[in-house]
Amino acid sequence: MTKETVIEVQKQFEEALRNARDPRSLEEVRNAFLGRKGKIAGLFSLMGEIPPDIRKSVGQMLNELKENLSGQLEKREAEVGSKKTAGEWVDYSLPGYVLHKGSRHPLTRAVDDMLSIFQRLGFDIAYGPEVETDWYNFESLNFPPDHPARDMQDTFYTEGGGVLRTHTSPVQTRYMSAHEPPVRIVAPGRVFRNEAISARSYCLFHQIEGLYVDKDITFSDLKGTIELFCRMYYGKDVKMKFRTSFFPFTEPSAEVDISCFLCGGKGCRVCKQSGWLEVMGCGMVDPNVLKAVNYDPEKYTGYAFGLGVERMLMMRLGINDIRILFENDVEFLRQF
Ligand code: 2NL
Repeated sequence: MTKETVIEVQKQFEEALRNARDPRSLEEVRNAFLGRKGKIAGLFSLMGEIPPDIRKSVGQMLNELKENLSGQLEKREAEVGSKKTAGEWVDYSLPGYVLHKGSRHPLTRAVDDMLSIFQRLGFDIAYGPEVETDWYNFESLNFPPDHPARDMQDTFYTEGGGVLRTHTSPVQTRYMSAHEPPVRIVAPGRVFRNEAISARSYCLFHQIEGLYVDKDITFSDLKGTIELFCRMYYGKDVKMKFRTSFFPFTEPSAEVDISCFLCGGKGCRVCKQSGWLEVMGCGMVDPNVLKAVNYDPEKYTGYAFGLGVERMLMMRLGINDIRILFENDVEFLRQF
């Protein structure tokens, strides 16, 4: 290796540098000369063959060459751009952006899941208006004129004399007014109650009600259907009990408790140590309701049931504040 070698390399380098007009070819020049397997590294690897007496000065010469080339390269990079500044260069080793896919709201999912179970059991889905008349919301359902639910304290009224429906039962009395038996429907939807907002109650919630009217429908049909629904929604090992209750629109009436699906009945925070959860109300359609829609109660009987979607979902998720289902807090919603 002589001084001529160094000058020759420097010439080659300067020629290549002049021809490099974009960041990519500049990077190629850098690799060819200053890279790990480049020309400079090649010269350094010959140092072992240099006689000891001139090794130091040759080393110095090579170091100066390297400095010189780096300096020129940096200047040229400032002119044409480097891989760091050029848009066409992408660092594929950087972590990617996290893209959040949208998802259904947990309440929408709960309603969809429950509806598909009822569809498999033979129910049609019926919808109705959220602003109702007094007749469909109360009168047709056998509420006496002085029933407390009719109070302004408990129910929202519109200025035009409408009622924000307090349950989805009026969807079913509407349906019966328009169809002859047999009728087998579920009515999902939003319902409204004028209550103080708290962890347990909100002014708006979701209900699914079911109705089956035909000849010879009995309480056994009701029990069988509810039992199937609960097994399909909560799992096949769930235990159930019916407790007598009262509703204006059913006689007899019952409330349904299931064994707590979280602890299996041992007692936990979801079932408040009782081992049981109250999931819905039900009963045989009151003859007065059948009469109100011009069905002959001597000819037809029916069963009906109603469940609160938020309540069932809160138990399932182990949440103790209903408001989180209405706040649309993305940190909460992203979990689903
Ligand atoms: C509850 C109780 C219930 C019904 C709703 C109903 C509808 C018609 C006729 C008779 Cl058209 N009954 N619906 C029956 C029993 C109970 O809901 O606690 N829901 C959250």
